[in-house]
Amino acid sequence: MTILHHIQGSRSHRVLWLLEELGEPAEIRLWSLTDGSLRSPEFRALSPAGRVPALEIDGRVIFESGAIVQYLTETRGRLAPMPGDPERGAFLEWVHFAETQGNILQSLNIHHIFLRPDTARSVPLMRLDTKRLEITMRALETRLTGRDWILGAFSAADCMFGFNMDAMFRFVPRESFPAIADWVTRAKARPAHIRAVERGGDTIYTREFYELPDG
Ligand SMILES: N[C@@H](CCC(=O)N[C@@H](CS)C(=O)NCC(=O)O)C(=O)O
Repeated sequence: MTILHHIQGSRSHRVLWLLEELGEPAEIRLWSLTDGSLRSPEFRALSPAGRVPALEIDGRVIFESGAIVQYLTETRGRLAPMPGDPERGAFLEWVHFAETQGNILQSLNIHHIFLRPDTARSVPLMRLDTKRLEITMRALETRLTGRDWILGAFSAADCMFGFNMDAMFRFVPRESFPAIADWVTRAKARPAHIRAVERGGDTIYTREFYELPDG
């Protein structure tokens, strides 16, 4: 049985959405970001850095969401241009670009949501990461202008943004990014995305928008 190690609203949402798109039956095992369980030997045996996602599949465990997305598309032969296809390079670029952006979003999540007390936060770093996020969003906006999906047709590269989609507009206003906003609306309306949210949980955010603090 395929088992996805998952936390609501985390990068494992990327994999859950892709599993649903592929129609791949999978059990979900839930973990917590805050109870210390990701540091347990049991979880570290699945994912050595203590991070989700990890996927038990085909008699092995894979960690790193980008690797899982590549593995699933290659072994199932669907939702990605395969090696040799002229679109393969673009597919790989955007899969890995999603994680570049994901790292910035993670830092903003930590600063805006998880770090307490507020004085533990670095406001200069929050400003820098907000700017860096905007730069990645400008690139994504350009890519999506005139395209419904990242490669034109829907692919696993879109699923790779599953964690990012809910996060981007919490830190950067949507007004300057109409192509991203339309793409997010289209993505969230997909039956597989709706099923993934029903099974794995929705947003972790309690505010529509997180302003940069003064300072
Ligand atoms: N590059 C990794 C990053 C995974 C990652 O950092 N996951 C976060 C959740 S979004 C996590 O498990 N964090 C736990 C921690 O940092 O302790 C991937 O894409 O799978």
